Amino acid sequence: MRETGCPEEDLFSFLLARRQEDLGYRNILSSMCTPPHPVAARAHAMFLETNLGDPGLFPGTAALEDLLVRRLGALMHHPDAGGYATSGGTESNIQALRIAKKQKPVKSPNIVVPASSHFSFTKACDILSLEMRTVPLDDAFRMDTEAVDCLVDDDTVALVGVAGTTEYGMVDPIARLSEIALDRDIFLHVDAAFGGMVVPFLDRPIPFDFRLPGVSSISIDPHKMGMSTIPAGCLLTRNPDWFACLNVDTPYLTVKRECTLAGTRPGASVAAAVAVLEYLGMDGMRAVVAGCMENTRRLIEGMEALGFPRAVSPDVNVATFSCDRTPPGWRVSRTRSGHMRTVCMPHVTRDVIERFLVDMGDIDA
Ligand code: 0PR
Repeated sequence: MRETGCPEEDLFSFLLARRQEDLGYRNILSSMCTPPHPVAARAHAMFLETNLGDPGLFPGTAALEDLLVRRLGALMHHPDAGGYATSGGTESNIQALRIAKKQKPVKSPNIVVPASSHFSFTKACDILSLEMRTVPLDDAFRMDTEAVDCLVDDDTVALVGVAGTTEYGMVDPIARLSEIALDRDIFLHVDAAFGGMVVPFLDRPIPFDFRLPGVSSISIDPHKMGMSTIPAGCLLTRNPDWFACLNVDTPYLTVKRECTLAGTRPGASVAAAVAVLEYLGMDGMRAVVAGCMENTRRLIEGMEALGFPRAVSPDVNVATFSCDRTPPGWRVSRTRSGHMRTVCMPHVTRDVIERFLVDMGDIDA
């Protein structure tokens, strides 16, 4: 640290210079985050110093966390789901697997995940000493459920399906996974970190949530399509009592036990997440999602007209292409199999898509 502090103006011109090195979302088609909705930013500022790690000091903020869980539970067709606000999909996935592992004490626990699962499962398996068994995908990049049965055994503590895969935007056949989970009495975790705030608002929603009786838990992230501030995730469980197995004693806090992974936890991004849900309502979210899906279709149509075929027709607003070039000034990403990957987030407006297509068309010119 400096021996003596620096003047505020100098400090902020230094910070501004660093901030200006950031890309801004204007030409970013590779991100599952988006600038927060204005009501999220306003709510975040109001709750800046709140700490959900000691909820007795912030009962109002804690009530907002309960409201978030109730709202997202209802969206997932289970208003009485258990849950808490996590830092995002990674923490939700780790915590879901902790619960699953504790529910089934076996000698060499394993989990069965689709090859498309997010890398947070690799971290979770490392932390929890779980063997990760990977199920191949079908031609449409969805988990091939035919292959699940021979990978599941007595030591399988959890089966995982993804609703809205990170790379291709596909929803796994969760209804089939639910049947397998019930048949074989296995905990089924659905990673809907991305798709959880998309699929319920589609014209034709694909079943993936607690309406399927085998689904045990769901990850859903307000800081992705929920347009909240970062960090805002949520882990939901069918039975609220399941969190008890994670409790540790916290004798000197205002609550005497806690089941969360983090200790100190932001209330600001939770208030922001609630703000967006309340402000937009179902109608508002349907409109946002309809716009993103329409832009996804337009991008696919435009890219195909330029001679770059889609890798697959996505279930959510992720579009992937056989195309190894990137127009200058744009950010796209690449999947593990080398497809160009784009995410049509709310900041990727029709106008952005049209500019991107013009620049794509100019590449060879
Ligand atoms: N599950 C799924 C299906 C995800 O897509 C992600 C993240 C996670 C879990 C983990 O969530 P957290 O990152 O909140 O812990 N998906 C994005 C990805 O890995 C995250 C992201 C967002 C990365 C914006 C880059 C970026 O610019 O691509």
